Amino acid sequence: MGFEWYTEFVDLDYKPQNEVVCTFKVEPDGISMEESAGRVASESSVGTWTTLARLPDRIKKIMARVFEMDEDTIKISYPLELFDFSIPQLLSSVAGNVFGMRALKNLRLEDIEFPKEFVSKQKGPQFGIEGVRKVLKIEKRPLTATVPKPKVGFDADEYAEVAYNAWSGGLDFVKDDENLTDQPFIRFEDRLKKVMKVKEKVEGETGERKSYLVNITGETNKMIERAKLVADYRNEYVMIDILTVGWAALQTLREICDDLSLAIHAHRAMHAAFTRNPKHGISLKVVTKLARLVGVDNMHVGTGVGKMVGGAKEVKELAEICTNEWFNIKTTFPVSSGGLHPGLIPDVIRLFGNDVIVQAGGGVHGHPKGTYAGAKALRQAIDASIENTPLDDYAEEHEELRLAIEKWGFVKPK
Ligand code: CAP
Ligand code: MG
Repeated sequence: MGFEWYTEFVDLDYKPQNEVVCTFKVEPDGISMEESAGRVASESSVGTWTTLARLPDRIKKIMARVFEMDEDTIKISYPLELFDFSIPQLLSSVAGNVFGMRALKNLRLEDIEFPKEFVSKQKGPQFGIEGVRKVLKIEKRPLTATVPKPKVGFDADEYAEVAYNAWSGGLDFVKDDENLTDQPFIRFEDRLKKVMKVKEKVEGETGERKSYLVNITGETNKMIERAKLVADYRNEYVMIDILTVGWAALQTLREICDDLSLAIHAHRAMHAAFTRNPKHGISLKVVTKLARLVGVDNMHVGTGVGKMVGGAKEVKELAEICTNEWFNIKTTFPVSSGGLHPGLIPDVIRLFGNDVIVQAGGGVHGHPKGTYAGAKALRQAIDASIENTPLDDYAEEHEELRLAIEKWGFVKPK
């Protein structure tokens, strides 16, 4: 129409240089693909619905351009001058208004590719896989974690006892659940103090390093206060629900954790609100890339076999986003969690190899003989998997594993 200029944002001969490139899946609502693509590029960079009375000359230089387009996918390049290099502002641009445009039935941001200049301005992980292995003194094997279950409900003494049994049974991390922070029956500092006490006890008894993924999620200033407390108690990690706290808070805590030498365990609770629909929203690929750029040391990526959505192909791709070479950015430890139990560990190790943190909550604390035996069974399943021994054979000599397989077999829970 006479008052629109969307198609000026489409130039299929354009060759991006040193720009941010976004891949979108687009489903137009009654308009052409070119009109739709132009709308996305315009609304996510400099334009609006109508031509304007005044346009500074620099618009030509900074406007986004659709440079690739097929029947359902477009690629848009964004000059770096559009960004302040913070994650919130990046998303306000490329993942902001565009999802609400009436002219599109669906829109999904599938991927963001960053030029070196953007990546080099990000902190990335403080420790990375290598650094985490050094802290825990575990050179090669997969790391193990457990979330005490029920998610919330124990008091601090009961929780510390569960932690003691899990660590004594051979697990490396005890992790708070995503909604366990500071409840009337289990105050944050009381839990931290008591868990750190048993951590020290178990390290003395086993000679192994253990760590506590303590959930500091909350309002930003409260998270800073909790992170300082965690450092005072000389723990190595904090855990943050990165999507419910938001990218700005995560970037702030990444700075704080740098000063406090604290590693960050990233939980992605709430992601499925916008990642799950294959036609509309933002992919986990984008979420995982951003988490590594900001600088989380551990990141949940799924299991491919457990209770959460996400097939083996997607999970493997997310793990590779965590571990691939990426300019100056350290690696992030992929975390496989969600409905896991000993019977599924061989599948997980086949999918991830050794650079994975295997988390089982119900799959440890639901063991017929309780947490200590459940921890031993999980370690036994890991040990069997890395030496390629079938679980049933390994279980003949390992009672805890045999009982776990007797209860859960090889079921893939939903
Ligand atoms: C797993 C878990 C984790 C999920 C999160 C839970 O417990 O603690 O939050 O793994 O999903 O609350 O469900 P179980 P994802 O081991 O008992 O299943 O890792 O896909 O982000
Ligand atoms: Mg959980």
